Amino acid sequence: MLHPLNEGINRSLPTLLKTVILTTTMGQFPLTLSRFIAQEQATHAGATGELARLLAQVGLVGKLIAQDLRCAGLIDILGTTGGINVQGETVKKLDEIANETFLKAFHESGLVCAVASEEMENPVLFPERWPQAQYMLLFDPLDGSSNTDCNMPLGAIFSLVKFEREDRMPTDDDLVHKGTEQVAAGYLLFGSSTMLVYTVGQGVHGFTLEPGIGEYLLSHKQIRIPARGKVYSVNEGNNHKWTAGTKKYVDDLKNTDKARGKPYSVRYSGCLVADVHRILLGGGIYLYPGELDKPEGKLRLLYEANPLAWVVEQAGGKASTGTMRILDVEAKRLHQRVPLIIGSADDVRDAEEFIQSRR
Ligand code: FBP
Repeated sequence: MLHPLNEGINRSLPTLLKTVILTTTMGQFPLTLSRFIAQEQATHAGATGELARLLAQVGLVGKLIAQDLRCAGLIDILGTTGGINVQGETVKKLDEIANETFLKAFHESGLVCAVASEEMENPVLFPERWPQAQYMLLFDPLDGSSNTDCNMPLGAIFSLVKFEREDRMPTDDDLVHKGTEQVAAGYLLFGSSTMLVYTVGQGVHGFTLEPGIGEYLLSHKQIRIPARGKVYSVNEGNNHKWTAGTKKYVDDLKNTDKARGKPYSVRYSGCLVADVHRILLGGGIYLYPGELDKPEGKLRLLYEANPLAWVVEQAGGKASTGTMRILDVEAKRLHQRVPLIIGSADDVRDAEEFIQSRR
């Protein structure tokens, strides 16, 4: 829910003046990310403030990547590196830059003892940080890579889990965990504005970066996803690869059925984060389903599906493989893939019924 006063502010006014007006008219200073988290943490006995610092570090990474993206076409960081990553995908220069930014920022934080990324075959362990550092970070440094060179929306996805063992250092396998073990998760959206959206298990909040003051300000508190939407997000070009159930479900969305709000409109940006963000605010469903020759689909469980599933569930939505809850999927490999059906609870339930041939 946007603060009603935002609409009234004269667009041409300098940003800082806008903020001052916001302050005086909102009756309180706009809530910064760090202030909001501190307030939230104060209500939880035993909170150490470490999660607050970790989320602030995600925010810092967001500012640095946003800065690169804003002038990407001017500073020779478009195009590819010529390398192929562990996913078998061509590596974009921006993928590498974003990956390095996360690595440096979280090594610097002193709060994580291990990290794993979509862009790196193996995790990176920080032995010098253990055992003080009790967190491990998994991330997709730049989501929507096919959008990098055409100024389309991009994102980054993060998932934090705890490593509290004092008897030994973390190993690569310790990063492979079920979605229900996450302690914080969320994403950065690099759209017309830069946003940080996260959950620590007490609902979902969205912050918008105010570039004039370089602060994330609370713009979407306690986001609730509508039970049903009017949009669906899927790469229809893959239709021939889908199971009969998936085809039947997507076809049903295109039927004229006013009573059930159909047909739905298709919205597919090529960026999972952007499509899920739209659905989080307005309802609907995103699908990257299993395929006949690739039943596990394309998206990665640990640093794409799990964090977004927790965010959407915390907002009242649902995330499924088509046959089971994403957060209950047994994690076996770091770069494990999983079909992802995510969004409004009623829409995901419908999809599951078709995919399981119950409709
Ligand atoms: P990346 O993290 O490598 O970008 O892959 C994920 C993704 O780009 C999603 O953001 C997007 O929804 C999907 O893959 C697009 O895949 P396709 O081009 O096969 O539709």
